Amino acid sequence: MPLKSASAPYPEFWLRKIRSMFAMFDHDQDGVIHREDIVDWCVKNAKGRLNQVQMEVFQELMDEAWEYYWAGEEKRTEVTLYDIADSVNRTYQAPGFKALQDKWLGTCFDKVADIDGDGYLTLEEFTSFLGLFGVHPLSVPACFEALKTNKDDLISREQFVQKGKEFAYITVNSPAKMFWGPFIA
Ligand SMILES: [Ca+2]
Ligand SMILES: [Ca+2]
Repeated sequence: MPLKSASAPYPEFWLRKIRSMFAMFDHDQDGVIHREDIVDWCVKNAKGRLNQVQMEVFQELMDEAWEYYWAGEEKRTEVTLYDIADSVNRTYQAPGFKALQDKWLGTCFDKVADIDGDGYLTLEEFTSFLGLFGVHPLSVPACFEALKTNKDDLISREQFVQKGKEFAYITVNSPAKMFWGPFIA
């Protein structure tokens, strides 16, 4: 990234990644995502999985993700695949974006994903984290394998934040495609 001039198509592999993420939230598969498909669905799904403090942070993170990416400057109420592709592409070119992404992913890691607070994710912690978004536990080991880069069978905070960013900006096939669960597009 940046990927695209006004007339050129998005790189195919990159668009498939975005499509893979889009499919996670398009629960009724009609090609459109609404706020409730992401914010309400995930928050409801997180109940009983997160404690009260984590829930409050998670709600804020989901609200922020909706406002910034999905609704975006256009304040969309319905989002198609191409809307979110444009939004991710645009935000990656915006000044200050990297810092914002570091903060969002870092908060995800510190306050939600890293349950025991040791600075690393085990397979179990990563399974719980992706479970918040509806990813089935059986899908997670392959993702975990792809994302962990050190030999100790853990995902460090640095790796987590880095792979989360790479999911959105690397245009070719890379392990980061597994950040949000199985690559299905
Ligand atoms: Ca839908
Ligand atoms: Ca941990």
